[in-house]
Amino acid sequence: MADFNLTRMLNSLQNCHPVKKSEIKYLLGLFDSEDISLLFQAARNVRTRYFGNKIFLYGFLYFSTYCRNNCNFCRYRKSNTMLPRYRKTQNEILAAAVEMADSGVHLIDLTMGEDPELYSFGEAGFKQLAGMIKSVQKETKLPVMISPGAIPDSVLVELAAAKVTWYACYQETHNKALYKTLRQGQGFEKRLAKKQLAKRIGMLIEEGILTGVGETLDDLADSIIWMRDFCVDQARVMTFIPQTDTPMAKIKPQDNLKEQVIIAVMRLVLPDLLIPASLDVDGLDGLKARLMAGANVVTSIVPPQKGLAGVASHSLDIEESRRTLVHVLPILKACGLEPALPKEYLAWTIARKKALSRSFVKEERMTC
Ligand code: SAM
Ligand code: MD0
Ligand code: SF4
Repeated sequence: MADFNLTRMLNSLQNCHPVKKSEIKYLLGLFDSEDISLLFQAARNVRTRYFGNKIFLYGFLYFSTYCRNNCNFCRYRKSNTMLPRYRKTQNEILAAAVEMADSGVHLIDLTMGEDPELYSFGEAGFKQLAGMIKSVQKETKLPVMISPGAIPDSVLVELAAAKVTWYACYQETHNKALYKTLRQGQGFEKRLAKKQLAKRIGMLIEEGILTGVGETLDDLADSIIWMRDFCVDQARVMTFIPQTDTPMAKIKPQDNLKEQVIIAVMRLVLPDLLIPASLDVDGLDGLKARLMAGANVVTSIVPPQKGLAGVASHSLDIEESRRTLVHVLPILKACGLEPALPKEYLAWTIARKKALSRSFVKEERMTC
């Protein structure tokens, strides 16, 4: 392995110098606690340069937990018959979205399994879905992220035309062989193509990877480089939580330091992107560490007493009302951070879209 100097490398990254894959791998492999503290400090410095002390807040609404797919890591895979599932009505969805909006979140993330009922109704099902999403935009007056899986192209086009801001669709890994063991039966290229289309029609894109699923440092570095080259707008990593009654139930859980290291490296390589600290892995108790590693969005804020679930940690902290701003805001404060104003979040998304459309036009000209 080449002889790396950590301080020099962190300085170089903080000064926006280009980074090599071998350097990304070196940073991802840090294990000494002093080295990791330096890494986190550098990541926080970069976050401050791009975002000051402002943090964005995302409400999460998992409105249908039915799914036609069989992802090996997911509790909601089709073959898992051991759990209760739900499909919320439009009125229930609107009520939960409005409650979250009133509590002060900056965005509503509308997530679903690839619900077979929706697919069985064909066009009519998707018309209803699009109608619901538009109502959430109208009633909350907030930007919306959709996390619906690999929906038909025509539906993506309709949602982009309706000014839905974000499309979240996580590859989990960019190693095709590993992908096959995770998202069994779902085409790697098909999932990528959905993101390509969404980007082309003007949506912001969130990409995500899992850690603790057998990936190597090389895989992680490839994913981060992929995110940079694709110009994703939000980049996420989540630690895999083994789910009972699924094929990956017996995998030994990974400690959560690795996720923090990945967050910090993402911050250094993708300095101006949004990087989530999800409440869905370790709940509220895991928030501070993720923020201290350089994350700048708190995701998976969920209203209690509405029968709503998380994904990785399906019930942790939800009914105890700990995934709410009342509990999140003091943690931001303890980290020297504060919530952005809604208009600051909106301004970020608008500026990002403008910058992307300028670079898209430039690219088109260059290929003429
Ligand atoms: N069904 C849609 C899809 O798969 O794109 C939307 C749900 S997606 C937002 C759920 C994401 O949560 C997965 O892509 C994965 O990254 C994460 N996830 C699911 N199960 C998990 C688990 N057991 N541990 C950690 N993350 C998990
Ligand atoms: C989260 N539970 O933010 C949510 C979910 C989907 N866009 C996000 C994985 O952690
Ligand atoms: Fe379905 Fe999404 Fe879970 Fe895969 S990750 S089984 S697509 S809900």
